[in-house]
Amino acid sequence: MYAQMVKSTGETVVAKEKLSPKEREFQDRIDRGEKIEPKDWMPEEYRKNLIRQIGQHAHSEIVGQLPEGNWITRAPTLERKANLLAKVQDEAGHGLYLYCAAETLGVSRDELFDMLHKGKMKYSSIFNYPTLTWADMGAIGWLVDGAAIMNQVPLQRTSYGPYARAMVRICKEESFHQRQGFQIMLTMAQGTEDQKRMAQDALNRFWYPSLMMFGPSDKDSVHSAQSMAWKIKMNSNDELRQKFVDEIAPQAAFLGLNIPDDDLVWNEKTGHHDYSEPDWDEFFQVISGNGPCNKERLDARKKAWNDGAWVRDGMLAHARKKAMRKVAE
Ligand code: BYC
Repeated sequence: MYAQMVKSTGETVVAKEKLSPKEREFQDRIDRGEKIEPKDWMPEEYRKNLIRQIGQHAHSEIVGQLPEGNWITRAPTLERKANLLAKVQDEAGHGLYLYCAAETLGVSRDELFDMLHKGKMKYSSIFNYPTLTWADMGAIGWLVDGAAIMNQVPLQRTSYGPYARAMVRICKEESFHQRQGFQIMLTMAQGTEDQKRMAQDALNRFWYPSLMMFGPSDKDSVHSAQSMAWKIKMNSNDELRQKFVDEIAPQAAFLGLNIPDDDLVWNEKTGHHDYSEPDWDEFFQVISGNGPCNKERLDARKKAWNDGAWVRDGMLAHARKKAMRKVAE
């Protein structure tokens, strides 16, 4: 058990007539599409839920650097290396915007890191899978960033101002990431037999974990109802997963690769693809800390935190010295 040991508790939406006048006014603001800003009054549960979601999102960006960082030194060309390096740096930046957004809710960055390191806060399940070949860099860009964009574009309209604004820049960068991933897949799918086999193998391994990124099926989602009422979340998990499948299926066909799901088929009646659900037992195992790389990922984050202690200490000592000099002047 190395991460993500928090047990979710269900949240139900309280009927508007049962809200206090202050809470009702708050809900009315959300319903009118107004942005909530850090100094505005907000229900404690809204604040806590936002810290949970934004904090987990920030942690996902930071932990999400690890599977790709693994390939920077082994990228096949200088151009691929530069692109991958830039992508991984973007992810660090996304984490920082998101930590800043969470800090406006009254939680400190140290507290957020502490919760991550103690397994009290989650990060996306997808980053607990290994990256075995260069084709995985293509699959991550195409599928993982593709799933991230599907989820994050609507979050640009989320009710909390600092979160919504952070998402605008993040989404721009994510779409570049998705394109570079697709381009890697295209090159490999049109390459030698071995390269094509690697591309297919990466798709086989990343398909279901990518579907899991959208969270459990709606019937098992504990936060969706309240988060959607508060516009912390704009769509349900299943809605976004379906949109993702509908977008990716034709792209896979264009690449000449097979999505590893015999039941994936276009359904004229619904206007969507039918597809097989991921293995939800596996998902719950991974988010409980028992995925293939949970220990490795968390150990790497803890090591980075401990190795950076001297930098934090040095900067604090410098800030204290500067403050003392100011007082003395
Ligand atoms: N992994 O009630 P539910 C990226 C948890 S990074 C782990 O449906 P909610 C990128 C959930 O937290 C992409 N845990 O939850 C970076 C809850 O547990 P807690 C990250 C998951 O919040 C680098 C419990 O299961 N994106 O783009 O309504 C390179 C019940 O679920 C997962 C974001 O964070 C999961 N996949 O919906 C490349 C987007 N799914 O907290 C790419 C913002 C669920 O009660 N977040 N859980 O202990 C969201 O939109 C929502 O939080 C989610 C989940 C859709 C993820």
